[in-house]
Amino acid sequence: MPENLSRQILAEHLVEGELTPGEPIALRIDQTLLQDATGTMACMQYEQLEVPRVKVDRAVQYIDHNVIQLDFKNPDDHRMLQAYAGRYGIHYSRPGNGICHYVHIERFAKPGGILIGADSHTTTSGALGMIAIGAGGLDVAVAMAGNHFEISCPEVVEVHLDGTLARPWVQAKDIILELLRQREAAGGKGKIFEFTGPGTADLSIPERGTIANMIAELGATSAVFPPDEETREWLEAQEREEDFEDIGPEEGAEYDDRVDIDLGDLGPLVAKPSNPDNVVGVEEVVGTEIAQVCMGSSVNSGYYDLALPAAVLADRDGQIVHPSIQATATPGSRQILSAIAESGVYRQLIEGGVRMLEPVCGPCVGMGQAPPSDSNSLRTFNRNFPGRSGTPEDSVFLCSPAVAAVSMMTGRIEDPREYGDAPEVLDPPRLKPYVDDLHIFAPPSEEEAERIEIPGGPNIKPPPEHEPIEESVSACIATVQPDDITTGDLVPDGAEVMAYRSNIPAIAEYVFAHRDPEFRGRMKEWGEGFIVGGHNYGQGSSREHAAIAPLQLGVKAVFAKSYARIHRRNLVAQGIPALTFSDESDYDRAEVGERWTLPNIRAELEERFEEITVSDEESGEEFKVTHDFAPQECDVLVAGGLLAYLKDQENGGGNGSGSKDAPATGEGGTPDRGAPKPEGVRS
Ligand code: MIC
Repeated sequence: MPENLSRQILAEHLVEGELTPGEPIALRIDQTLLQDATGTMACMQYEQLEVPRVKVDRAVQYIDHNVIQLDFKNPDDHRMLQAYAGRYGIHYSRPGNGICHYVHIERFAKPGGILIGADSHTTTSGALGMIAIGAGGLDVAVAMAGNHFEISCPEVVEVHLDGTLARPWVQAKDIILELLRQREAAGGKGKIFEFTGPGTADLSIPERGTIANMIAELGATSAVFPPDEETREWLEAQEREEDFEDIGPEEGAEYDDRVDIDLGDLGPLVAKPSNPDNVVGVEEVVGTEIAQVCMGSSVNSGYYDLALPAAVLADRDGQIVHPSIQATATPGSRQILSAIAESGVYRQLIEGGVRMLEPVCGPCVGMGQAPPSDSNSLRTFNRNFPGRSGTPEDSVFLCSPAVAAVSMMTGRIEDPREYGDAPEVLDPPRLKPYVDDLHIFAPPSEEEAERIEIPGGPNIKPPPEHEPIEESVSACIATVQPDDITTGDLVPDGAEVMAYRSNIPAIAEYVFAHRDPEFRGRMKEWGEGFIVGGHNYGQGSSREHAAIAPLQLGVKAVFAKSYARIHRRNLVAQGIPALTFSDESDYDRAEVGERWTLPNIRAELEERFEEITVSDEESGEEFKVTHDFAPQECDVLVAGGLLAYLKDQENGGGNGSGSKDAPATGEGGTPDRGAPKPEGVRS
């Protein structure tokens, strides 16, 4: 059977299992990516694996999220991460060098490879024809140590793009918003989207990056753009043409599903508050008053994404960003920043009144630039989950740079097609960007690396210890949540909370802070509890803190109607059973304070039962929940999490079953770096 490209790449990296959609497979990993907000926990867990040097071709640690540096917490994290990077053979991209996803497509992504990254938008690198997958920090750490990555084999959906975009007013952002409109937030779960057709060939690499990045909003595993001439030219411009691979889908390749989009039929689209799939045509929201326009994050921070708004400002003879609006622009990387500085785009933006931000994730994750109360914010970002901007009752609309450009002039959402003739956009200063890796520090030799001490800080605490699962687990329901709970609901975004990414006891104080402020009180009083959720539980980011912080509070299991892929896996990796209602109506039984018991959970997992028995202590009734754990995941849960499982294996666990005697992961593992120096410094 002629194969599509995604399956060829999977086959090339397959080390266990069969490529049958839904079946567990294990993949060899070529590259890994960490950013600072997920990297500290990942590195501390990596340390517990006791592998002296990473075993992937390329591991990169970026600093681009927690960069507000309000106090010592962020810089202590950066200092620790730089030391970890040197110590374990990881490349370190210093703060200011750019947003991980942009820098990765510039400098490292390779056609035909597999990348996993502790950030859901790792998918961006699919723009260069690789399979790039977002994962929790622990899974990335485990892959860095040379272990295979376990995943359920995805289906491959062909997205056939025909026609051309009516540029500059209709843009690549509208393609991904159209996919979100058609398929909705969980519509990509368990799927890789492979892009084909003449409309695909017409897209630049940053345009492909925008689409591949936001495929994460569909809950998808990955997006793959088969490499072509555009890819070759991009790699040449990045002075790494040798990374090009002439691969692609075989003639007549088969796919599990197909979507057809005629780009000529597309108009500008907008995602209304507060989910990226809440998509409408711009005409439906034209006239909506806005107080803010933010341009560029890990999507739409490319040269032309910023040059168009700059040109609109320059075109309007003396007109500036509307007085009722605050506008910001973020270039994706240092390369882009130097290009816009040299071409004059930067000048056009600042003269027009746009506030220029450094190349970091910034307002997209609530790091500054929160919108005013009771106002609308228009952003060219990838997510608009409730409260993510930093303003509790926020109202964030997502759009393309074209919509942002024309709207910032009037203070209302505008249809760019009404603008008239397209303004003249300044060309980049040269055919090739400045290429240097001066700010990506290569790790030192192994000998030197061994001498590197890992500095700590008062806010840096080791990950919590894990216990093997009990024969029977019983707890009260501590919260009942609706559909589409995001990881931001579990562990909020923003400078205040994200500063505690290296301190689980502290970040645990914020779990469900906005959704259910009483949750933490109940957990503290009871010592343990269950969470009940609806569909697509844990959508959004890859942050494993959304699993580790509940674990810290004593959460013993989660029951939901369905899960987002990464969060489900993070729960399992941290030893929390992510159980699914066999009969969705059992969700309605759940009431805070009621006790449920899983009388045989350990045996049911060990014996791979498809259903787990739950006893509702109030009514005395029993009902069943189910799960989709791979056999190894059952053992991981029995052992009390992936680290405990791996240690158990090392100690001769042999048959893959966890044992009650399995050592807790914390034992002899990551030291508490909270102690003041010099004790906090350890070699
Ligand atoms: C996001 O866009 O939500 C983040 C912040 O990049 C997260 C990672 C994190 O929470 O640190 C993601 O996408 O995984």
